[in-house]
Amino acid sequence: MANPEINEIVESLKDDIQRHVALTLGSDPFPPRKGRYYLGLCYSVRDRLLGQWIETQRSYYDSITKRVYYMSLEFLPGRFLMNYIQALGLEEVCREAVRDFGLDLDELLEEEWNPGLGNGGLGRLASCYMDSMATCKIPGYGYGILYDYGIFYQTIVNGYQHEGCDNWLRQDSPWVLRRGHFMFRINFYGRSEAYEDSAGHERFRWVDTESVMAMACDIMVPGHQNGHVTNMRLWKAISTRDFELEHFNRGDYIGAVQAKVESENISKVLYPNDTSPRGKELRLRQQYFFVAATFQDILRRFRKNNYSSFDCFPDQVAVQLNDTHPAISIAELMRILVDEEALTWESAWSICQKTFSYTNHTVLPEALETWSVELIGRMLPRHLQIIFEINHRFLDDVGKRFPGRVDLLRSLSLVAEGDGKQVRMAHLAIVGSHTVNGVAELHSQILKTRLFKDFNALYPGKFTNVTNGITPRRWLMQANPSLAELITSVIGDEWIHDLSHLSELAAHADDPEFQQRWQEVRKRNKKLLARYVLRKLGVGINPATLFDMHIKRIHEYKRQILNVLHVITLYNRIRSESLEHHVPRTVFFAGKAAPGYFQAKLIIKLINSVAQAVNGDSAVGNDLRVVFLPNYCVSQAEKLIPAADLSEQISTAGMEASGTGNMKFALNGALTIGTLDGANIEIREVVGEDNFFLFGHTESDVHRLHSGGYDPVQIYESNIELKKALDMISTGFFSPEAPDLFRPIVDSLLAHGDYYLVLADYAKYVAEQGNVSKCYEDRPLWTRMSILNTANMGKFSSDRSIMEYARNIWNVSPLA
Ligand code: Z2T
Repeated sequence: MANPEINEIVESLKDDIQRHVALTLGSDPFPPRKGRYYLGLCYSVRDRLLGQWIETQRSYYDSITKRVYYMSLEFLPGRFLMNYIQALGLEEVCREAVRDFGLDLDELLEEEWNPGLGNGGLGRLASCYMDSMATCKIPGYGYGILYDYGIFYQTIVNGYQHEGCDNWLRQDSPWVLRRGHFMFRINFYGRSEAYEDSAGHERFRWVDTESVMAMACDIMVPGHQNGHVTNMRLWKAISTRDFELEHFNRGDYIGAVQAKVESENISKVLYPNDTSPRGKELRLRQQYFFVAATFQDILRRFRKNNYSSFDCFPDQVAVQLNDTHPAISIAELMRILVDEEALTWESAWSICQKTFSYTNHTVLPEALETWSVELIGRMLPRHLQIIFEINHRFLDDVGKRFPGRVDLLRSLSLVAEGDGKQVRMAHLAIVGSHTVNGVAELHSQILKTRLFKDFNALYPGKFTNVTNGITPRRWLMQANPSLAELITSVIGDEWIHDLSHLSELAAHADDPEFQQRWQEVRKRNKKLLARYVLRKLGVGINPATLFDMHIKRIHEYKRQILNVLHVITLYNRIRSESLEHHVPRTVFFAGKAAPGYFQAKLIIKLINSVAQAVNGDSAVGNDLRVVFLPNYCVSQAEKLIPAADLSEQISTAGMEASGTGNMKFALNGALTIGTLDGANIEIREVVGEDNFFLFGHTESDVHRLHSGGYDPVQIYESNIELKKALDMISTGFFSPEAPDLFRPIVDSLLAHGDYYLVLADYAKYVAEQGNVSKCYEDRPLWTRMSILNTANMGKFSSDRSIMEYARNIWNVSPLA
């Protein structure tokens, strides 16, 4: 590097790295070793952000501004190191510094473990939103739980998913700042006791509780080169000292330690179910632990500003509930205001409704959270009382407005009757919030017209939409440096903080020279991925083939099975030589199945069995390859997405609330084959229908078919290729050692009604895949389509989403 100033920066970074290796880690800096120098670099980068972080947090206090609390049980931030380096604008400096030690920055980055504190889209969305809050300077915080074990580590053994522990904190993370002195007491169990206060009013207090402490652990989330660093506060459970007294007095030392250890289990592990919650006691304990700790922190900050009255609480605090997982917040804030602060019910309730807003992420009925009255009553007795009181007043009000409508009362009630009463958390979240939003236009429409139709009639204007977004910093600048550089060389780098600038690329879509550079970048990314696959799986793939990717959680509604049926159909056509001109494809799958989800796990086994048959068949050769990449995670997505030609977004219409992977692919120039579902609809709208491969029944078709008359068996009987593919699966072609192995999959399609309408969409899907192949052969056409996808994705920046939340829901503005 010629610039002497940069030289100085490199030299001082090098000094810092070696100082940290020696004085923070206590290691010999010579000879430079990768693992140690990686950590030395982490601490040196961290040092350079801490000042900005402290400064940002101080500026909130000084300006007494309204702050947003983004409450989420899940976050999937991905690796931090490169994110921090780029936020500081230090990439070249870091490359140079570690190169001088004989090390390679890209290799050091691979040393970092992924914090897997989430299941999928919901957790990743929370992290994109943190990035955008920091970059847009929206004052606020992320709040969550510091799980010791994140989402399980997936390996594939004999084609089956195996789950391993993800002990991501085994080696202390340099990014997690533990605030050992900063703890709140959290209560559970016990009972609610009535008493009379000095004015003679009946009040309640929660007594005879058990407790655990919540310790604050902080992670920095920097904005992009703007000096703003947002805080993400994750709580860790630490035992109280109560047990000691209790047990030690009885001389029971081991008993005391055991009780302490058990109480710390609260933050031990993330529940690995994405869309189907399980009514497990520990999970409710996690939710309340998180909520109670966060509200003590919120109130601590509120009190610090010496407000005379709680009436201004909603002018200081906006709380966003990321799905219903933190919805017990509503009862908790009521308990604090009524029991501890002695507000009247009416004023407390009005404060609540002005404070909370709730984002719904799914309409799948099995995914709507409920907790048994028995469990809440036992663990959180006072909260159950409060929920009953909220429900009582709410139903009273409904009864007055709609006399005689018992049906309405039953459908709106926070408590579902039946054997074992259940509290419906979504209903609690709706009545306790001022705004409820869905995550894409179609999804928000379904909330208003189907799922929460009666609520929408009751509260006109409460329901709204905020279409999801993704951060262009991670999903273009960081994940796809070659494409980012090409884009910047043509339109400048404004797109990094204002993604709408990408539209300037459209003018170059047909320019042969630009097209060629575009293709070169894509080819380079595909080669890099091929090398990764060879290294990880020992499977050779050809970068000249069409890279077709289906990567997301494994779930029946996402229809990986539809993709598999297409693969088998191609396979049969190749074998029977009935393909006139075949476009060689590599079909990638990746994703985790919930450990208790039998069908999803069987689908993984089927994909691997089909892969084995296809890849091992010499008649197929290069024309078709199937790859299942184990342990899908943020870092793997960053490697896969920039290399994709085709993005599979093929959920049953109406079932994928939004999808965000769909956005990441299109932003990186992949074309989408997809249904009219979730955000696909809006992506197609902006990229243009000519640049999107559409197929399948619409949401209203699905609704109609579900109302009766759908006959999958008839479709099976009348489609020769489909019948052949299904028969191969059900008769053991892919599992000769166990011919019945995949029967449950075929049964779900033929015997049990094909709820996800796989057969209904098969013919159109296969036909549209033919269209994909045809377009792929026309290089200039495909390249033009690819460029136009990237060029038109400006809308899907999470900066746009965050600014909509800020303006329309939180009523906060960016700091100056
Ligand atoms: C999740 O990732 C999503 C919804 C959930 O409903 C739970 C989880 Cl863990 C309770 C996903 C949606 O399936 C997806 O369509 C959406 O894009 C994403 O949330 C973010 O909104």
